[in-house]
Amino acid sequence: IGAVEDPTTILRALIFSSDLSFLMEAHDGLSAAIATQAGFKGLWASGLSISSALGYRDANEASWTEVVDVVERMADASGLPILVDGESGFGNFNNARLLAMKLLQHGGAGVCLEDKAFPKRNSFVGDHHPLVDIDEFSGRLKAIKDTTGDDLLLVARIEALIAGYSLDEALRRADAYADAGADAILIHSRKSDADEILAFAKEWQTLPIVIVPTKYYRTPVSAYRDAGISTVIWANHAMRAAVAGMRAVCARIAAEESIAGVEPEVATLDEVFRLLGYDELAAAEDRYLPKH
Ligand code: SPV
Ligand code: MG
Repeated sequence: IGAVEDPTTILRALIFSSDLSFLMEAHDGLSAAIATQAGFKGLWASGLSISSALGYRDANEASWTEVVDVVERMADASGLPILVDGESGFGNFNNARLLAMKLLQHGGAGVCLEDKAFPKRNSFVGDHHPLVDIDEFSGRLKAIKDTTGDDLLLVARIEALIAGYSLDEALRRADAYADAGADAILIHSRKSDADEILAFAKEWQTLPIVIVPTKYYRTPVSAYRDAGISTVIWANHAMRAAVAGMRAVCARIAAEESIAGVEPEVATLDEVFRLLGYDELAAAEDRYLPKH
């Protein structure tokens, strides 16, 4: 808890810095606090991870207001700038600009909008990823810029390579989205190597480039530094770690009918209290509660 220094300015500095920056996925206040403690300077509010944590599929099942609520908890618990997965904007230009305004009001530092139709589905699920046409999507970007201006960073995400289109189509979209006012471009790929991402970065240097190497995870980050890429998003690993950790602990407690065995495997309660600032509450109680 404490005053947060203009998160958008910090996120902008990260994305425009000459060195490679990293955004860590978080999906609730707890994961946001843990990423902060690990030393990350910015967070990715992943639609996939937030959906999963809420028990939804990553197919626009979570409402935009539910996402805004989660982002607000993440902002409070971390104090870090958050780039929010704005999906495809939850509708047309009007829904997109409303989302952007509400994210700005509730602690978001930036929004990332992808050029797909509503409802979208996760880029790694199935092969059918219809894109919206360039003009329609550019209108969504312009509407956000006209609404939130420089107060909210705007990242335009290109799904052309995910949808099976050529590098040329991705480049055409990048030019259009830059003209529409995007601050940065996220180029996504589902390939297991980074070739098409690196080819894009070689051809296109108009704005900072953000990538999500979930599927091409073997590529060392030095390749991205060499290619002049701005920012890497580690997009879902806190959520997947939680799944693996919770599954193992639940299975063991069920099998052993005891919590004794897992005690050394789980975080101590003191760790949880430290993470979420219980010391600040104790100090405030000392200051504000009447003394008897
Ligand atoms: C997310 O984290 O929700 C993303 C990235 O949009 S991906 O899952 O790779 O599409
Ligand atoms: Mg997403």
